[in-house]
Amino acid sequence: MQIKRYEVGSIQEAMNKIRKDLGEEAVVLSTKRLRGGKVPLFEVTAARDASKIDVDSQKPRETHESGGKRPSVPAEMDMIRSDLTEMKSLIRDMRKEDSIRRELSELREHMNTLMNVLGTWEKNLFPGPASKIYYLLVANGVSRERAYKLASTIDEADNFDNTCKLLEDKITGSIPVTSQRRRKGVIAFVGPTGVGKTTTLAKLAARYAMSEKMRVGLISADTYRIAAADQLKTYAKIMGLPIKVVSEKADFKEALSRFSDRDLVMVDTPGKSRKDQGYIEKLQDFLSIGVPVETNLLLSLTASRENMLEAASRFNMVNYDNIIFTKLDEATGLGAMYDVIDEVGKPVSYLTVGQNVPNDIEDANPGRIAKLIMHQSQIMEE
Ligand SMILES: Nc1nc2c(ncn2[C@@H]2O[C@H](COP(=O)(O)OP(=O)(O)O)[C@@H](O)[C@H]2O)c(=O)[nH]1
Ligand SMILES: [Mg+2]
Repeated sequence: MQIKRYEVGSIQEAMNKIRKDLGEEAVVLSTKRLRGGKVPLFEVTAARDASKIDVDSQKPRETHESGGKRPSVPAEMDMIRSDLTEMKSLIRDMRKEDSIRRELSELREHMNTLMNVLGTWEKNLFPGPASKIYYLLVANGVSRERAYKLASTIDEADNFDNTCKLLEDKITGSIPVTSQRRRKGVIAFVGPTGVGKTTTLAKLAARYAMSEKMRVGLISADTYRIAAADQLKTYAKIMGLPIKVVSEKADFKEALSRFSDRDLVMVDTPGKSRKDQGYIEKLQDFLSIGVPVETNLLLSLTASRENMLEAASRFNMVNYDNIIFTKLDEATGLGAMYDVIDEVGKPVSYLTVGQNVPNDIEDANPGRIAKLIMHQSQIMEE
């Protein structure tokens, strides 16, 4: 792969140069308008996969003399890293716009593809354990971008296991969790359809009501699917807990005032597909009732990293307080938790590890999460 950067007055000028230097197979990696000058100036980065062209055309492998001296790998990495930083800031701005959210996913995919291409170089960039750790993290579902960051700041110990341990401690220190104080008040569960909101609510209701002897009331605002409220009603019946089904904000307020004798009110919310316009706005309005609502966003680890990040950003408007990761028992790539936590910056409150109510839930613990991020197999061993 050969990468070249051009500063040109127009994109057409860049295209002409690229075609001349890199040939018809060249692809444009990025274009950027450079600010400040009186005349327009663009930075265009283009690449050609030399190995592919050589194989395809059966020509002897070209030297890179015609395209100028090949820049050193770290210089190329710097260039691409600055492109990634710019893409990330663009993505951050774009997040506010509902209509271009899908493009955000595509951009992320492109970014990953780019990182895949870079993978072959990265191998040579880290010496010894750092490279092994980079691949361990990537294999475990951490994005290349974040694995690269972690591996490049690694403190090396005398052997691989101890180096891993040092990194694990570092990750442990970076995982925020919700303090497991005794909860009171109103707790809501939000997230995409099928992530485990109702099941997780039932697990926690059982724990608080049975083990901690708290007075718990349940509210189901899940009125979109006929059967949805029935699911929670069944749990409520088994546990002997009062439940109210609400659809409007006024009903919700009314239900809360009726539950004023309860220590804890747990609220199940509808999950809707991302195609439903205005769903997040409605949910946000629904939860703004003048009393504090501790909102937990549930993300299933059976979804892809991109999918979780997209959901985390889509639910931003609800201003959730904590994250609950679900379905760890069925997921591969638990390292994706690192990306979500690093991106979102909100504490994790629980992990769920199976379908059994009430047992398959754990309090979030930084050390345990760091272990799962680095060594997927831990979930099996416990
Ligand atoms: N394997 C596994 N399945 C889970 C877990 N939590 C929930 N589920 C299952 O996921 C499905 C959807 O759960 P549900 O609570 O109805 O999701 P909701 O739509 O978000 O309310 C059900 O079959 C649950 O049993 C978990 O931690 N592990
Ligand atoms: Mg549900």
